[in-house]
Amino acid sequence: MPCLRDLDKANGEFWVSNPWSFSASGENLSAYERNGVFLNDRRGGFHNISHASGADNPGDGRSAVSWDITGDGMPELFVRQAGGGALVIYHNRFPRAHYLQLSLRGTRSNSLGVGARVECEIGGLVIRRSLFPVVNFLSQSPALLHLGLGDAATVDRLTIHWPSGEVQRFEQLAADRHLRITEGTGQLRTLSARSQLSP
Ligand SMILES: [Ca+2]
Repeated sequence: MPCLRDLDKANGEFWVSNPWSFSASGENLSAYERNGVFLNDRRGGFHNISHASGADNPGDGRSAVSWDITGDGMPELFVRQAGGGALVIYHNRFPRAHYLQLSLRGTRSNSLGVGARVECEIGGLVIRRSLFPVVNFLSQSPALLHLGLGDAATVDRLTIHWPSGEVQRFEQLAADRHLRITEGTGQLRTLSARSQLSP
C-alpha cells in the first residue's frame, strides 16, 4: 500500500507498508517513549519508579498483564509490544510480602465469579477488589484475584459479595496461599501455598 502524501520527516513522520515489521525495520510508533511504572504510596499518590523497576524499555508497548509464574506470591509483569518482537517478562524482585490469591467458583453466579467484590481486612486496613480479569490488547489476565498483604500474615476478615447478591465471610485466614472459594458452600480449598523453593 503506497504512502498517501509526502512525509514530514523533520517532525518524525515515517511510513512502513507492513506495521508488523516495525521491530525488523527499527521504526517505533511511540517515538521510543519509555514505558512507565508507578508505585502506589497508599496516601493517594504514586511514585515514578520506572527506571528503578527496569521495565522502562523503549519498545512500542501495547499490553501489560501480571501473574505469578514463579509461585513465590510475587506477580510477574508481562509486556507485549507492537510489531511482534519479544514477549517481555519482568521477574518480580521486590522484597517479599504476604499475599492471598483467590479463585472463585460461582454456583448461582457465573462460574468464575466475574463481577464479585471482595473486601479483605488486615489490621484495620480494608483492601477492596473486584474480579474483572484485565483485558489489554490481545492479552488477558487470569480470572483470579491477587491481594498484596504487606506485613500481615493473617487476614482478619474476608468478605465476598457475589454477583448473585450472596455474601460470604471468612475470619482469621492464613496468608501466602491460593484459595478456591465456592459460592454458597462456605468451602475453602487451598490450591497451592508459597513455594519455599522459589527464588
Ligand atoms: Ca513471582
